[in-house]
Amino acid sequence: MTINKEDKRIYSDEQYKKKVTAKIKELQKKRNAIILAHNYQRDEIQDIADIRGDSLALARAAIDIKQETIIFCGVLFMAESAAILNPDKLVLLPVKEAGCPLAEMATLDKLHLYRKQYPDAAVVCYVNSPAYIKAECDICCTSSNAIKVVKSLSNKQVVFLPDRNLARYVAQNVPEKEIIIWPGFCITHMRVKEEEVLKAKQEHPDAELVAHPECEPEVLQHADCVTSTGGMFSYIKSSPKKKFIIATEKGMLYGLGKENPGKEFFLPSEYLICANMKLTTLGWVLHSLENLVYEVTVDKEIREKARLSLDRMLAVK
Ligand code: CIZ
Repeated sequence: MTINKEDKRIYSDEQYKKKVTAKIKELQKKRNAIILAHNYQRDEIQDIADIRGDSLALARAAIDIKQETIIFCGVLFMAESAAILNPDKLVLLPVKEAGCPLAEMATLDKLHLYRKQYPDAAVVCYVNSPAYIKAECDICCTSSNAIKVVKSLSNKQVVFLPDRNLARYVAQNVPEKEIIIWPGFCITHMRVKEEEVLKAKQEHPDAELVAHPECEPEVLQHADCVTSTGGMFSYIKSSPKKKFIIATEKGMLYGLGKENPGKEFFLPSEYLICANMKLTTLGWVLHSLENLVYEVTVDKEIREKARLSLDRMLAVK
């Protein structure tokens, strides 16, 4: 089954992709596995996926599927969410080093300090956080429902973690609450610069700017729509506009282009690439299926507490 090193030298890129994809599909059937891919994954990974989406949509989609094995093409916190919502399934992350620097900026020590310092505050954590942080917060949120989740709370004070830009965006939209902002950030979204966005708007004056809330406030102030990757798909699908500047990770452009023929998409900068998301290659997916690695498990106590935080979020109307 393994693709030999020589194969890469003998075949063209396209032939190599075809050959590995065929092997993945064959083994996928044998293993009774489903392949889930995040919207930021490489084009060829999106192509082999049974379902593509944002982290929560993928984890939720996996609940209704009959396959016992989930190959999660994304980063660790996403595979953990799939494991939390699907405790009876085998969840595999093809590259064990695929982490998320933003999620890792949320630490338990600091969370306990905030709890002590703000005893009356609710703690809201963005889904981009480790399972043990989800277990210790009061409620989770995504980048598309953060405002709704915060508004739903009775507490006047809210500790929001770990992304400071999403927290600032929530604070702006929920002025009746005091948002205590955790200083985390996404290294990819921080690369979107206001000057680049303004330049892109000048070059494409009839395009709408659709931005992820992990971008800096200076960027978000120019956006026509601020939402998650899943929210971007819905917004663009129903928009009568034909051109969009997309302020988020580059992988989004592939899926958007496929789903919206006749619409055009532009990135404000060529550097919007998440290195962790791009670690997953066809070769690693094949390796994962061949060896049933790398299993992602969440300790029962943490899993049950984290699930409660996710369920509370899902109950917000
Ligand atoms: O949670 C996700 O899927 C991420 C990282 C981004 C988004 O907005 O969908």
